Amino acid sequence: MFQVEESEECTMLRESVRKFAETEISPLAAQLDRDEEFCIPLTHKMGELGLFGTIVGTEYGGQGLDYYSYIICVEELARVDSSQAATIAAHNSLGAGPLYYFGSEAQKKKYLPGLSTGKELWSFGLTEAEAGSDAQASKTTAVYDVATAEWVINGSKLWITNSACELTKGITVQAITGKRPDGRNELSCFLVPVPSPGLTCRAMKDKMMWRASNTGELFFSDVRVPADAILGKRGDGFEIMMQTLDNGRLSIAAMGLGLAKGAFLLTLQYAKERRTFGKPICQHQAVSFKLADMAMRIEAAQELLYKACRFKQQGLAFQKLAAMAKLYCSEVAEFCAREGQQTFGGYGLMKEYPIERLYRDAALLRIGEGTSEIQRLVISRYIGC
Ligand code: COS
Repeated sequence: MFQVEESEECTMLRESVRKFAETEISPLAAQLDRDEEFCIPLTHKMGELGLFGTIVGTEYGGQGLDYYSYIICVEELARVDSSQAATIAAHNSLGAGPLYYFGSEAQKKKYLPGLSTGKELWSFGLTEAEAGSDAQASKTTAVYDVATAEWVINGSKLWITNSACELTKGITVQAITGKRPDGRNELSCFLVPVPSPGLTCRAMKDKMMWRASNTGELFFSDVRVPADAILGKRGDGFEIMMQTLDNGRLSIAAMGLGLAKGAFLLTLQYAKERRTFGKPICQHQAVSFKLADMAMRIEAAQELLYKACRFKQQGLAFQKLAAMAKLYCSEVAEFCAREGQQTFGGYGLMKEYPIERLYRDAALLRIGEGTSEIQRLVISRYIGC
């Protein structure tokens, strides 16, 4: 089902992550979701499998995989459980990614080896209470203290994945560092270690979805970092954040594709076993047509996502395709989870059945890392509107 043309190495990687997800994650997923628990032993095991630092070069302790290989890891995890996939996607794309792509040699040597083990997490501090879709509207500031040669950060961040658990090692924080000649805020990125004096990281609870992933709310009160904690150049912050999100969209798309496949497979299996009116429900057109629509959309989503990955790998402009893949895979995931739940009927409303969790987890995909509306805005800019 959903065959792909890929190298033997990629198929082996896919199969090993699938086996891990089915044997190690699947038995725990419902309980972790119910308890809203971020599972450290499971995170360590994902580290042992090499799922952290996937795209980081081997010279910094990473796996040195290409983007497609990383994407299929996320997809295979999400087929079983979005929470664990989210930990991996956020860490690789948003945490280690910008450090690897924009960090100085010293920053990379300092942080990346630990971040490739599964024992340390790095997070991406962009969103604020009043700066979500409008990511330039950050209010967090960083003021340079000439006397101590330090930046002093004040402000807050919200909904930051991997930022408030025992494994959090640091956060890349976007802050205002001055005014640009055109009157807009100058934004810069800082590498802020956790713990730091003046920094409070609070886990956000009572989430509807991704309940076993860690989400944090951060408060900065005169947090001091040295001058060399700046990522890239002063004033490059927004561009770094935007380029990071271009990459991140591919991993959210992979989460959508994986979830859609997971929902489809659960539904197909159930529809073959469940009988009504004297036959398995998959033999009723009302159900078989749902499965046909799911399968068709999954094939289309897969092609779009893998094309975007190929473009990125070949150094071609992939940003429009990444936004399209993020948008489309999210919509396909939600469609498959909803049609799956509908097929399960009353059982689909019970936590005993994984389709219920997949239905809730799908909702994040059209909101996180740029809403579906933002993806449409990005796409419409690229197509010349
Ligand atoms: N790559 C590199 N640079 C980019 C870029 C990208 N993808 N997108 C924008 N930029 C640059 C622009 O070139 C521009 O540079 P100059 O100031 O030098 O001209 C600058 O960033 C501002 O661009 P623009 O004016 O287009 O920004 P907007 O404020 O209009 O915002 C959107 C653009 C809406 C696309 C952006 O705010 C966005 O992506 N919002 C969603 C944020 C998001 O996903 N949040 C969720 C995070 S959860 S981890």
